Amino acid sequence: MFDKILIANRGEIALRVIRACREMGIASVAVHSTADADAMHVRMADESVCIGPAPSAASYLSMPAIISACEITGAQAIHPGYGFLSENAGFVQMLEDHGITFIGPRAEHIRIMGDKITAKDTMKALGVPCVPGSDGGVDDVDEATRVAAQIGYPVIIKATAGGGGRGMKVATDAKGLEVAFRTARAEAKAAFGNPDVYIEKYLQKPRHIEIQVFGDGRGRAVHLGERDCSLQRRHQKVLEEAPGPVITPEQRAHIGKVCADAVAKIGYAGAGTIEFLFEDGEFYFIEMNTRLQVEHPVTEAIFGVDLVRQQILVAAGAEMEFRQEDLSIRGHAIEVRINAEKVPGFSPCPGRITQYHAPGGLGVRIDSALYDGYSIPPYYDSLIGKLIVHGRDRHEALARLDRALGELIVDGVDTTVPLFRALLQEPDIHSGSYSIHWLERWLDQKYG
Ligand code: MV4
Repeated sequence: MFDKILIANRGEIALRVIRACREMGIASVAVHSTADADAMHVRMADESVCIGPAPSAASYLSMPAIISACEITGAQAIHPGYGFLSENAGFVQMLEDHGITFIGPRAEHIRIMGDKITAKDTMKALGVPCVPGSDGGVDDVDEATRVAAQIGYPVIIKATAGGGGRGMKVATDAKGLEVAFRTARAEAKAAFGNPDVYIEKYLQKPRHIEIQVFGDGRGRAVHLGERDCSLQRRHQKVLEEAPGPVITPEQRAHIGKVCADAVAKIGYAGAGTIEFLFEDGEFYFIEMNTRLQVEHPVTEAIFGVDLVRQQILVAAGAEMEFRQEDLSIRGHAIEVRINAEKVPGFSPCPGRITQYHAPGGLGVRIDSALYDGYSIPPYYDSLIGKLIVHGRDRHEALARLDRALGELIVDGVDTTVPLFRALLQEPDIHSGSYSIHWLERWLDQKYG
């Protein structure tokens, strides 16, 4: 096992990893920018190293600075958290050259899943159900038109270098397709330096269901069910829950096994998330994320497992602590993302926290790096905390969420807390009847 791990991240996820390290008797090293000298992750870690100025490009994304910090402190492994360098295959390769262990999958798997056409080809070959569409990329308008005529309109054109909603265009007929195809290619080339695009049938009212998988890197893998992350705004998740309110145990067992078998076959190591659109009882693969996700705590709550601990074990060459037959679901969990943003415009709202009080009690978890008097810097993501509630069933989880939100105090900046109080007044939220478009429509209606 490692003696010391460096956490190449900040905020709540850095705390999450430091906590797992401490429970495992592993020393932790925080890295920080000059803007984060007073941040909670620096205080909570055993050691810290300043790695550069405020802009991420010069600090949290600086590979030489982070590798130097590793060498100075003698850390043997790096946990990347999410975002920043977590899905950078070049970084993983560079660590290998320096004899530092990356706590995550191999560079090869990050690279495959980072290119969406290769990811889809790979998953299709592994037996994972995909959205009907082009076989690989589409090079010209004629080919695009042929594929679209075959699968039927509406279709969506996606950039292979995109993902997470960047570089997509919908076309409802052949005329619109020509414009959509040319704009998608031009935008992909400008944004990602890669013009390659592919086509899929456009699903009109799907849910976003993602399957948590975990591999040992030696051909064994498990799944930990699904999360429903359909409540999004501009491709930013707002609320996530597990299990999915409309997924049956049979559907879960089936798609879960397909996903676990697929990642086992490629020898995938560590935590991964396979994203699907779910419509009319069918799953359609869209993307795979090769990192620990923001919303992993809802899965941890219902399965009673520590995913970060498993990541560290597997990276150190040990076995994960469970097999598929050891894993079962208890109750229901919901996470809300508390962002320093002003609703309804969602403009970032950095500034000083004048008062902070975290809720507690049965079934309540707060992952946050906030403290009284902390100043949220303007340079980074606006996520300042996650409230995760766990109940015996969905009804209890929703009541607990309302209760916990009532106890939470974050003063000094605007946050998304009032949004969640308002959402809890909505019958569709209580019945679980929402697709990926529900939240934006609701915001339009309410605040228009
Ligand atoms: C789609 C789709 C409909 N049909 N693909 C957006 C993010 C990226 N991961 C995939 N996305 C979509 N792909 C087909 N074939 C609709 C979306 C989409 C979406 C997906 C998940 C969650 C929220 C979304 C909001 C708008 C569009």
